[in-house]
Amino acid sequence: MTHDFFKDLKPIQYEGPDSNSSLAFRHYNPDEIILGKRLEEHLRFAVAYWHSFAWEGGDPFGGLTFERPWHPQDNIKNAYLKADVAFDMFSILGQPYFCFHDADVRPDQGNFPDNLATLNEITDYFLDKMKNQKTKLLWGTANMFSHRRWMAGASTNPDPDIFAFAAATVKSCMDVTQKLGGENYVLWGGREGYETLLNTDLEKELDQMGRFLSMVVDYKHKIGFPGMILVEPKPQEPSKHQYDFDVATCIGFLRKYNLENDVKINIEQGHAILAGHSFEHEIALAVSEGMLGSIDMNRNDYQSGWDTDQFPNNTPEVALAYYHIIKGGGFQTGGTNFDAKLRRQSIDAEDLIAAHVGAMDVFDSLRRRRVFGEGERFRRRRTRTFDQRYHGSDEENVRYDERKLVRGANHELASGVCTNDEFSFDGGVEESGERVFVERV
Ligand SMILES: [Mn+2]
Repeated sequence: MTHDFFKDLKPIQYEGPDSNSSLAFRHYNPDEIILGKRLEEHLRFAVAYWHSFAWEGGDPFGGLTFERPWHPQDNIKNAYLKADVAFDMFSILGQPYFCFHDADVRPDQGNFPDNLATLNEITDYFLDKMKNQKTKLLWGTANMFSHRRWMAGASTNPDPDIFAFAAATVKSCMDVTQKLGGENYVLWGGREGYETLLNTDLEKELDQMGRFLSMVVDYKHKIGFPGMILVEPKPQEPSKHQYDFDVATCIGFLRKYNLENDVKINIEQGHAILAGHSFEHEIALAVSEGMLGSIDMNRNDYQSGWDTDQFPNNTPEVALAYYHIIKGGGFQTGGTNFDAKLRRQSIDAEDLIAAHVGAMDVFDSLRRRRVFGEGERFRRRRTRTFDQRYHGSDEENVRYDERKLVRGANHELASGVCTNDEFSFDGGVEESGERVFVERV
């Protein structure tokens, strides 16, 4: 330990399901082999620097509650102290990854050159620490929503100077992500959206966003960044309407601007809930389109309607999320980031550890083979009839399938269930050996 913030807390150990300690793993054993792989390698847990160390406990009704020794966060000395405590926590938890924004790790000095200098300085300090412990960088990102300069967006801002500032900011964050060996770079469209269409040219702003993301991809190739570029959907908050609404919207956007081969998606459970989806819907859709990158495993309260960023504690939801991730081949460069914050009354240092330990323990769900075994059998059974009849892809199979389709259709007609119109794709009715009224064009 480099600081006494966590006092004499020892690294968290796996003690098994009978343990009564909130500072021990009861279910998460990183070395356990499940489906042929160590649990740690399946799950790839990451701690989020911002909620754990930069967030001060404020909400829309009140400010700081945590009173950490690295407050106020407006000078480089406290940024070093914060880094010491963060890496102490990483060694206590033993999780393999962390994630950060530029604004989490350096003080904000209000101008680009000074912010860049302190970002480079503090990430050099990270690099030294990472040589001595196993924690790696899952992804880096830029905070382009907190400072007042971003009030009207970053890449979609109507002021070209802000667009340029955003481009320089992302470049600097990609540079430090690469320096630290980051495995992904994430863009969450904080204020890329609008409050009212009466003052917003939606088409133009989407083109600006597409142009910006193309520049990000070009820069990735220019510097040879081996990681994946990810965008993160969210339907609203802070904007009334965010352009990256959900997974389907992001896929459409990426395809429109020819970015789908270079950019994948980071899916957050809380954002899925805000969009009116379940987490597993968003994951399954991304998997089916080959677009899953990584996940933020933090949930919302279903009654509040806010993005409450709570640690996961719902085993069935987590089990279903992982069912689709594993079925899709598991994470490649992605992982499980806890973009989750304590409740603002949880002011003890130990609470930070206990919250992460509890969240990691929810992944007991991976052990639930019923989800992987019976779930898959149910799914296959439901589509079996269709798969058996209409499996054909060559011309012969298609013709064979059509005859079956026609027989089926005639049967329905005979029973009076369907009308000719409903089955007549091209309006043609033909009498031959068999009645055929579906013709291939
Ligand atoms: Mn969130």
